[in-house]
Amino acid sequence: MRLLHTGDLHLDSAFCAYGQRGAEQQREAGRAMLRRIFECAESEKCDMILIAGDLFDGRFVSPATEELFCELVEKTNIPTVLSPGNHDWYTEGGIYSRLSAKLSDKLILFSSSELQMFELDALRVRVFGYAFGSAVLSHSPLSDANIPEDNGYLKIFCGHADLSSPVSRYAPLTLGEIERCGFDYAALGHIHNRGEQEDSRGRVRYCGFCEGRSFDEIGEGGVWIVDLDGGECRAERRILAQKSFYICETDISSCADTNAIVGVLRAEAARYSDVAGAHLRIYLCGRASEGAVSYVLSRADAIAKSAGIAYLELVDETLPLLDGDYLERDTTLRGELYRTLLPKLTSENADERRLASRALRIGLAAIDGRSVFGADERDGGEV
Ligand SMILES: [Mn+2]
Repeated sequence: MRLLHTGDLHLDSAFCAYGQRGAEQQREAGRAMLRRIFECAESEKCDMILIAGDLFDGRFVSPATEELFCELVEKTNIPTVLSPGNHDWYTEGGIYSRLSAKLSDKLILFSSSELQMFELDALRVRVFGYAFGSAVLSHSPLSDANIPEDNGYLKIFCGHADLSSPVSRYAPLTLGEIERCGFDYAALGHIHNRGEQEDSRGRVRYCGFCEGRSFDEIGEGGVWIVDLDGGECRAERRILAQKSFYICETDISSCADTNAIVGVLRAEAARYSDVAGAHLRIYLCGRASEGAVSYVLSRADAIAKSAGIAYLELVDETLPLLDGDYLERDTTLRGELYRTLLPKLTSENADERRLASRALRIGLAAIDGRSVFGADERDGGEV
């Protein structure tokens, strides 16, 4: 028995930050990814596709996306299990009841917030799951679950759930509950960045993101291919992303001039040149002159191009002056600000250093009567 486990695709997101045309391109990229998922299920000869919620970003789905999903399920002809999540919750007459009517037995759809079970005799499998019926599902559908006696079929669970907190508003299941039910595999969705597996045996997993959508989703996205044979469970990641996000930090203190800084950043970016559609954010840290930094910031696109990556974002976290000694001895308010922040500027904690250097930049700009905004947010924010 071979499964493809995915979810959290959030198709048809608004992507407001991209503008109208950019947003449509992003939505098209989401549909292309859905195609790759079904192609992967076909080429990997999967017996079943499990979609653990948030397939769609909302309950209103564009005709193009709805048509494509129907076409793929029809054409692939692999039973597809769907557990609506907190973004795409189930409503009577909504997108999922429409899809269910169109796709009949090819789509195994959960529609109740209580645990449901479907039996697929041809595959000798029982699938368990539930649906969000609104944006919130504050009880655990497994807490008082009545699991029928074993009939020799595999028991697979597919659900959108939050294992991280017992008081979560998003189906707060516990690992203990899942294990008590004796599922051969539990396909979860909702938390995009969890680790490889939730339990010691690797039978409980989050699908993870299929393709990174911002700097909140780091690394190459994909799906799980899960083999259940003779009581064994093996899962392997298949990378399907054509776009990935990475973050790193580079100390430019020792760079003699702007050319050296550009060289260092190009080398850093080139490490990702083999990754499809690499988007990299580099935090510049250490000490550098403001002039050098602002020149380098203006070269981000050129550096990305020459390093062979799709996009580079540079975030200035440097200390604004080369000569800290001078500020240290400065008897004016500038020096006082520097000395007050110094323990944090040299802290072991990178976040603390970052915050302190930002405070220093803004503080010095304010004292000098320069634009506080210009001194700080020079980057354009997230993609
Ligand atoms: Mn969710």
